[in-house]
Amino acid sequence: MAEPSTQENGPDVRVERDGGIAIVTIDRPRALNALSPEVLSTILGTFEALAAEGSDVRGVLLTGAGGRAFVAGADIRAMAQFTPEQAEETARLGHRVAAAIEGLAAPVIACVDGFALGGGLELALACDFIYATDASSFGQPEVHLGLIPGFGGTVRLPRAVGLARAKELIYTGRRIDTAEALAIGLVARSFADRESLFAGARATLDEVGANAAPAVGLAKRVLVDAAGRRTESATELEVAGFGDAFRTQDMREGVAAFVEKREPEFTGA
Ligand code: DAK
Repeated sequence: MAEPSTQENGPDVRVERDGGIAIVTIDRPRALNALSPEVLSTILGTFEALAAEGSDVRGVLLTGAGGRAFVAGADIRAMAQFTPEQAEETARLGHRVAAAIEGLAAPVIACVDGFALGGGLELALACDFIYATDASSFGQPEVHLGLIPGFGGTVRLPRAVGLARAKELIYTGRRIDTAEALAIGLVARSFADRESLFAGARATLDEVGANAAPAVGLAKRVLVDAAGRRTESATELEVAGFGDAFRTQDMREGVAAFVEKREPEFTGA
């Protein structure tokens, strides 16, 4: 197996590669990994580059450095002097980042160890699911600053926790701990510490990686695109994705292996 490699991908974002797994770390601990426009652009470029690698990427872990925060929000200092036009531009950039994460065929797990607030929680919500250490906390505190969520929180938080809980969290700006986040379905799984968090996330990627990669990618596409649509339109997406699965070699192999009572040998094609 190739040695793991680390790469600086621009200001304050690091990418480590270990075979097909990429660990993307927002590394700006002096500001609790707050998302400046530069950091957002770099995250966008990072996910676009991972998408360009195609099936060589089988999973991504997105995390924050420093042991105190995943991301403590959009960079409040950078934002203080924004004109409305700059605010809109930054919002679009945030949405492009979320779209790049959701558009990646491979699963992306947000590995939260510490604060996931405001734009940080919105970034985590754009990932496929959130794993977190017990010591983490979550919130949309924008109203404390006279703002509203601007990177998709009004859309993805209700999908994750239901409309009433999302409204409560957004209107109060209150922070919740991992136990509560787990109870309301915001966090998929919790871990005692950072080490077990990463071990658990990697084990999940290994479990997913044993399956037919095209099927996982198709399932992700339908799950992401169908969210929030009316039933008829959402199920049409599933129909198309189900049909597309029949265009893959892995589907033929998976079904043949079942019939022949043997383990499938998936190739990702
Ligand atoms: N931005 C910039 N710097 C931040 C930051 C942030 N979001 N959060 C923390 N920092 C910096 C602090 O200023 C401090 O820097 P120094 O003073 O040492 O230079 C350093 O990180 C350590 O923070 P604290 O000293 O405050 O540490 P504590 O342990 O006392 O408190 C805290 C930790 C996370 C509770 C606290 O830092 C905090 O409340 N931070 C702000 C959390 C927050 O309100 N986050 C939401 C931001 S609003 C938009 C789209 C989206 C958004 C906005 C616009 N567009 C459409 C334009 C999203 C908005 C948000 O995310």
